[in-house]
Amino acid sequence: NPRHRLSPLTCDAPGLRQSIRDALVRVVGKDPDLATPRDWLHAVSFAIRERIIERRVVTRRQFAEEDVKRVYYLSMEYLIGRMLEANLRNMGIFEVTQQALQDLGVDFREIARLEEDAALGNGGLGRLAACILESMATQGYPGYGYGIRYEYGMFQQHIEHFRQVEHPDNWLRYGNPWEFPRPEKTFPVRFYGYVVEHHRPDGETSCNWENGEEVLAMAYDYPTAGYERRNVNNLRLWAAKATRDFDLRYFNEGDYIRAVADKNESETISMVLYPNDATAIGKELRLKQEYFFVSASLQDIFDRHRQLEYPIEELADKAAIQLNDTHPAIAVAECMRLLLDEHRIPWDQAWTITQNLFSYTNHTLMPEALETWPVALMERVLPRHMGIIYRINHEFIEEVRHRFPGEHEFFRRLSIIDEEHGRRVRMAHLAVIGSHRVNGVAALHTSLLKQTLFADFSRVWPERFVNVTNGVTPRLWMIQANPGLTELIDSRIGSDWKFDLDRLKQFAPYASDEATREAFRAVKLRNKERLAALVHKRTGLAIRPDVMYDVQIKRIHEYKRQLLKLLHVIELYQRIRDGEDVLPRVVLFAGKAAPGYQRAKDIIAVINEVADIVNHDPAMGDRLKCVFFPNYEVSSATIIIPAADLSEQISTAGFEASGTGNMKLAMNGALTIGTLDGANIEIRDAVGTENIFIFGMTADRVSAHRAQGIPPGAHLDSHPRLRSMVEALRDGFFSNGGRHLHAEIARYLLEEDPFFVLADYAAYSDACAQADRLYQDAEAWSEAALLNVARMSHFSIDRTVREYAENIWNVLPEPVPPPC
Ligand code: 26Y
Repeated sequence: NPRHRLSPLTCDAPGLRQSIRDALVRVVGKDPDLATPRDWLHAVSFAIRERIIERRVVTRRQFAEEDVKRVYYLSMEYLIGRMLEANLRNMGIFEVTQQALQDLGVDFREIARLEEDAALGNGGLGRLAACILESMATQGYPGYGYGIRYEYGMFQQHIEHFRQVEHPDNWLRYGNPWEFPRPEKTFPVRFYGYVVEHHRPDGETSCNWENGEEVLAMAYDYPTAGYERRNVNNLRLWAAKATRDFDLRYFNEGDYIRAVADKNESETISMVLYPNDATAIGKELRLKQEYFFVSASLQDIFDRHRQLEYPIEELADKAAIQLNDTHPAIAVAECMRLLLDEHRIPWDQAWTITQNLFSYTNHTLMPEALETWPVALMERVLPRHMGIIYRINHEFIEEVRHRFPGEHEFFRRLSIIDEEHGRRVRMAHLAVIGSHRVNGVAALHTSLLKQTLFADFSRVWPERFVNVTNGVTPRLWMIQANPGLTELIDSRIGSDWKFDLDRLKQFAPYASDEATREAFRAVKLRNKERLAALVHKRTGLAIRPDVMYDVQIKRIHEYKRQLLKLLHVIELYQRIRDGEDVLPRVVLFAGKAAPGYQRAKDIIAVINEVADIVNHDPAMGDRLKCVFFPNYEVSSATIIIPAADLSEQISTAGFEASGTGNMKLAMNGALTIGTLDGANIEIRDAVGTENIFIFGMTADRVSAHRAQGIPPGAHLDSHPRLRSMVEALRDGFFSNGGRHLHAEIARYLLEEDPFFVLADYAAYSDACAQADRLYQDAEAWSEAALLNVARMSHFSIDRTVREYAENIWNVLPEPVPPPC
């Protein structure tokens, strides 16, 4: 329609300059003479978003015309980070925008760092969701993300008196230029109330869920640009709003003030991200958050299906829904509710559609992270869903009763309802039963899933369980984070590898080229200088750029074993004090502890107190620095990772589902020191055993060791150095006000040590020594590092997404032609 033709937006420097200036005045509303750096940040963001949304319109239109099958990714978490630079790069206008800003007298770096990270996630699972969205756009898959627009994201971590202190993350304080509010896309979501049954003439019962409370879910859209101006997909985040008639009751009673004040209560649903990543907390508000975004998303998906005039019976032919862990698993029951109660589809047909529609990704084996909800709570908050879950369970148990007669113990274990812990709904069971595919996130993890958590289910449906090893986006984690390395690779093999990471293999021969190795070391050094400057700014600590950078960056958790690395710091400290000659290094820790996870918070405090002693002891003579980098987030990861030499991936084998930081570090030329856990195993297979330091008990050995019941303290008998290290800790040598805390950590290691830090210490220390030896041979180290870079192509998220598309979703890419 010619009346709807857009005025053309140019992507050259003069056109961008004009757009930015226009946006500053017309959108931000500022006189350029008075504009602050943040005003410029908003102006440039508005100028860029115009160009992105234009591509979004084209992409959406093409999907509608081509009758594509769509993928819906349901995730409680998206750990996106800053959007400006990522959007500029993916839109292919990074350099030219910098130029335009320079022409306006604005420094890109200065304004870019003012942007808040979008930290709508805890860690690996949330970051994976963000990488998957970016890859779906880059590869042209019709992918839609759905989640929650938390008012407050992951808390900001401050370190005060060595301890973690949480501060609220008010990331929307200055407004957010990247979001498009869609007040017209608003769906009601019901809680509580009761179910009224109707017996229909056709023998089916249909139900009405009546009364209760309604909250509105309002959409906010975040367009996600594929690399090099390819497709633009949409991330739709829901915010809770009070219903328009929230006030009716009180209004009628004449209590106007109370009516308006109560509005806040329903809006708390999308207020804050739960900062736990390993312990299910079982709070009613969390269940409401889960159902809130699931219900809104499914209503939206059903609506789109109807608007495209597809028959409801064909839902699973036109859509695939991926559950990112069990957090959205209530979607299985909600989908059944919509099909049964709204569309009057018979149970069996509704169930077939639902199973074909859903698939579920598991991210953990740890029992405390598995979500189960008390039946009584579910019954009260979601009475209709509880009824549907009972029926799903009944039909399922009937089926297995038929196939495995008499195995009562087996049925009890398979049931969605756990009858032993006060009757609870096992969300993982609901997700498995309601999906046609269930995947783990690394080969070892999937095989352990089949042997342990889902052993019974895999007897029932062996073909349902598949592996899809995680990946990361090279656009953010190589090209953006490490421009120096990118330039070096481009100069050797051209730039095709950016879309097809397999082409990075062509870089491998350059590992034996002296000039390339030297150039690589120069890049590393610059990256270390960049990190050292940031460390100085954040902590006041000065670190040398010319030593080994040894990093452990991830959530703080017992199973990830930050204490293992800390013991090694203590060992190096004692060795230097004993007059030994040790390789100079900087050990850097970063990561947040869940606010209610006392042990993890104690670990942070002990790291900081040890660091304080180490860093101020003149006997160290600059040979050892220990840094706790505060408030680890996506934007700091992009600075830390490219500077790392050694990547600590030292979880107790069998506990880390995959890891993705391990991939980011290796593709930036850090060598991994790690256990045979998660994706480390596949990384070893890819980079070669000689280019990685593997140590410690395997998952099998860990189980056997646990069965032996050796007291952890016994490991000190054969290791006098380890004894003196743990005793120094116990006796408060490193304590600075936290003496009892150090004693407690020592006691914990000696008496409990549930993750076998002491059992693995000797092997770990040997592996560290091996790494030190190789590092002293700069040429050999650089060769190994370059081989890591060249051989990590398997861990591109593009490969991961293709596996989901081909083996699980059955969807095809629909690339939109590039703009002329
Ligand atoms: C139920 C609630 C407490 C909960 C919330 C968040 C439970 C778990 C999580 C997050 C888990 C998570 O981030 N898992 C990580 O997923 C990554 C992506 O698959 C893996 O690489 C990583 O090993 C795993 O710990």
